[in-house]
Amino acid sequence: MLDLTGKTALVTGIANNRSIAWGIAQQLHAAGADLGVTYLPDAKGKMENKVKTLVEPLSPSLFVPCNVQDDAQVSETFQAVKDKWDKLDILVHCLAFANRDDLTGDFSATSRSGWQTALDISAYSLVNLSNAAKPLMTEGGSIVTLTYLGGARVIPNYNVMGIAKAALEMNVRYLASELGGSNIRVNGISAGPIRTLASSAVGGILDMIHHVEEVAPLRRTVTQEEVGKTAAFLCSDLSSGMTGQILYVDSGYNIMGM
Ligand code: 0WE
Repeated sequence: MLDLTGKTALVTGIANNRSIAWGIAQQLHAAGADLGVTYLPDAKGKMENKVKTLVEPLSPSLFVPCNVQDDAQVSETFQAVKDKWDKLDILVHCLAFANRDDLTGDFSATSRSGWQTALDISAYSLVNLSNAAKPLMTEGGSIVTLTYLGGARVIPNYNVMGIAKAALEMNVRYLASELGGSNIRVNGISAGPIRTLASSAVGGILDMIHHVEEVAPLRRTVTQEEVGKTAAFLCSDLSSGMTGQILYVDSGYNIMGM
């Protein structure tokens, strides 16, 4: 059975009740994990208040600010984990960002700084966070990240995020190879398109969702809960023989050629 009692889990990337990270946090909590939640701090503390209220029912043991572009905040986050739990079993990485201008129009027009921003926040952050988690995963561990088909195939307008997801998926493999010796597993979930804060800011997302509803084998999109259940599986002993994998949770869309 899927049992995460006695396990500690740090979940990043919850922005609101539509976040895939929120679907994952709920499943980890239901399986008995002790949760730590990070949020992206902003000047007025709006995000902090919103996320804090949302996660209250899961009674997280930790609630800490973590902007992955700030090395000090990353080390403070893992110091807080060490102080509270003295170990970490599970790290859930659900972070991505590209400038809005870089998610439309010509890919070749991507600026150097836009490319660097997307790769830094969306891909390097997994390296960064895994390195900080490694010394705390003394009893082995599971690291799970979120990716998208646009990192393996060309999806119109996904542009620089596709390059960031390709890098992220390769990060999964290199990290899995290195950390396997410490019994730390690293896997990715490639989710189909879901309406979230991030995707709703993208033009044409509803058309993409309708396309999936027509051609995907299951003839529907997936839910945050379904991604959450697969994440819980990857975090649990049920997947003890799996590492370095990208699992598609997309109603089977990726197998289709037409
Ligand atoms: O990875 C993503 C979304 C990532 C994302 C979204 C935004 C919107 C607002 C990263 N950065 C930003 N920056 C913003 O300012 N998805 C898989 C969802 C998504 O995004 C797309 C998609 C899909 C699907 C962009 C273009 C085409 C399809």
